Amino acid sequence: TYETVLYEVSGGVAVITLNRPDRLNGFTRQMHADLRAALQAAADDPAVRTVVLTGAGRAFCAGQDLEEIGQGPVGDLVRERYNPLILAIRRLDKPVLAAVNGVAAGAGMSLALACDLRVASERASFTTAFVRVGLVADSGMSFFLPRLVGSGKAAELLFLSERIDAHQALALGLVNRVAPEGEFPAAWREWAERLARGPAALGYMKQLLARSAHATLEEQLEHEAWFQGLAAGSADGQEGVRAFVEKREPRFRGP
Ligand code: T3D
Repeated sequence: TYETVLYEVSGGVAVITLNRPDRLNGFTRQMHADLRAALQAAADDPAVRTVVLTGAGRAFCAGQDLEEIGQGPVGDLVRERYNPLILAIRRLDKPVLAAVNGVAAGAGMSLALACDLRVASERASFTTAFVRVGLVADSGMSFFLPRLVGSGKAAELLFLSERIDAHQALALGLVNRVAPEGEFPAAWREWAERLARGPAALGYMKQLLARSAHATLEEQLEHEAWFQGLAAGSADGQEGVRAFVEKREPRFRGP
């Protein structure tokens, strides 16, 4: 058990809930430690095939808790707390889905962007927030935002920091799916459970997509050949092909 996050595993899905609702789930030193530990637990547990990040109460995450700031150089705080968190999500060999239940601001929005997929409640909203408090984007936002929405829109969202709602976020490609408040838990759980039943190839696919950010076409074709070799040679790859030939549903066991 953790002080500031809830951790629950069922049906192959680990749900990590940021749990400082009275502070809009803002990041403190403790919440960083708890979230990192929960992500590590999900990475280490072979029964976990997909991870969901969500927030308790009306917010997803309001970013850095601005009342806990100024305890040392901010550059170091970003290096020591936020950067390893973002890398832990990207290096996790399982799909990570953000279930964005409410407002996501600053590094809280960055956290959602670092996930593989985003399902938003109609109640969700997004604001980059950084310039409003005189800061630059961090926690990977300057990396992921232009890749998701294009450089022009990213500059607008970062420079003007307007708050956009879930439908605007969907139109921009910032989220994958929007569900009405009442259907939201079922919507993200349905996707999470589908991913949890998926093959080991999902982990390879994640690594493949990450490589495409920097690769030439020639390099990326080689990455595809490499990971395809791994996927085809895996038990799940063999089961997938066998199930197709036998005209039945595959039973994937994951990595
Ligand atoms: O410097 C470093 O540490 C480097 C790292 C930086 C990473 C970052 O994330 S920087 C960006 C930090 N986040 C923000 O600037 C967001 C600040 N919050 C907001 O813009 C708004 O609160 C929201 C857009 C998130 C929500 O707006 P709204 O109108 O729904 O709620 P509210 O009334 O503004 O907030 C409710 C309460 O939460 C309020 O307190 P009160 O008045 O009830 O006592 C508000 O002050 C508090 N709150 C919201 N966000 C934060 C916060 N308190 C501390 N830190 C917060 N980030």
